[in-house]
Amino acid sequence: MYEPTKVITIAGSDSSGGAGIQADEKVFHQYQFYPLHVITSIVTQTPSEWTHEVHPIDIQIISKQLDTTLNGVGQIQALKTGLLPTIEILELVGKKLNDIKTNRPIVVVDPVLKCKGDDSDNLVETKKMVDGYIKHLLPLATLVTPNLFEAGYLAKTNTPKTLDEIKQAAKIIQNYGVKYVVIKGFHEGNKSIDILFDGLDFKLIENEYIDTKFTHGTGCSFSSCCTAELAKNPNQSIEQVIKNAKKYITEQLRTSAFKLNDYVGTISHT
Ligand code: PXL
Repeated sequence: MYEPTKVITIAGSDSSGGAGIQADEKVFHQYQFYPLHVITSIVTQTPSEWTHEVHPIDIQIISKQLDTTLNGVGQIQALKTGLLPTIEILELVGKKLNDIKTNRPIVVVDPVLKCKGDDSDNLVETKKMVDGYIKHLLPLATLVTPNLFEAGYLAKTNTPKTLDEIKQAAKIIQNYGVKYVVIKGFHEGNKSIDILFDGLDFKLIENEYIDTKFTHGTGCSFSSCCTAELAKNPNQSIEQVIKNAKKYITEQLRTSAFKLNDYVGTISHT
C-alpha cells in the first residue's frame, strides 16, 4: 500500500502566494510528500503600498487544527513552524508539541519576525516572541533557520553583519537547546553563504549568489526544504540537509524567479 511521507506546516497563509503555507505546500509537493496544514494567520498586502497586514486565526481553531494534524492521521515525519502571529499562539504550539511524548515529529522552526517587502516594525510583537521562541519552541527543535535579522533578535544582539558576528549569534542561539542552527541570507561578493552550527563546529555552505530582487518567500521555502530533507532522510548529515535545501533555492532563483508586481517577485517551484 502506498504510504506517503506526511509533514505539517504550522504557518500563515500568504495571500500573495509566495511565502508561508503556499511556499511550504509547493516545496512539499516537489518532494512528493503529503502536507497537512495548521493555518495560524492570514497575511494580506495592500495593493497600493504592499504593506503587510497579519490577521491571526482564532486560537481555538488553531488548537483544533493542531489536534487534527498531530493526532488524527498517524505518524508525521516532520513539521515546520513559520509565522506565529501572537505569543499566545506560539505558546499553544509549544504546548501541543511538548505534549507529544513518543515519536514526536522532527521539528524545524523558521522564526518569522518580519516579511520581506514590509518595512513596518510591527509584524509581530518581536521582543515577546523572541522570549517565547527561546522558552517554548527552540528546546524542542532539531533545526532553526533564522535570517540575519531574526538571528540578531534571537541572540539579543545587533543584526550580525560579519561572519564572526554571525557565528557568535549562532552559538548563542544553539545554547537555547536547539540541536542545529543555520543562519541564512548572508552574501559576500558573488557568494551566498549559509552558516551552520551543530553545537561543535561551523560549516559554511557556499553557493553562487543569484542577484535578483524576486526573493519573496525564499526564506520560507529554504526552511521547508530543510524540513523535507530531514523527513526524507533523517540519517543524512545536517550539512547535507542544508546543502540540498540551498541547491533547490539557488536553482529556483536562477530559473524560475519572476516579478509579481512593482514591490516583489518570487520563485515558481517549477
Ligand atoms: O516571508 C515571511 C512570511 C512568512 N509567512 C507568511 C508571509 C510572509 C511574508 O510575506 O506572508 C504567511
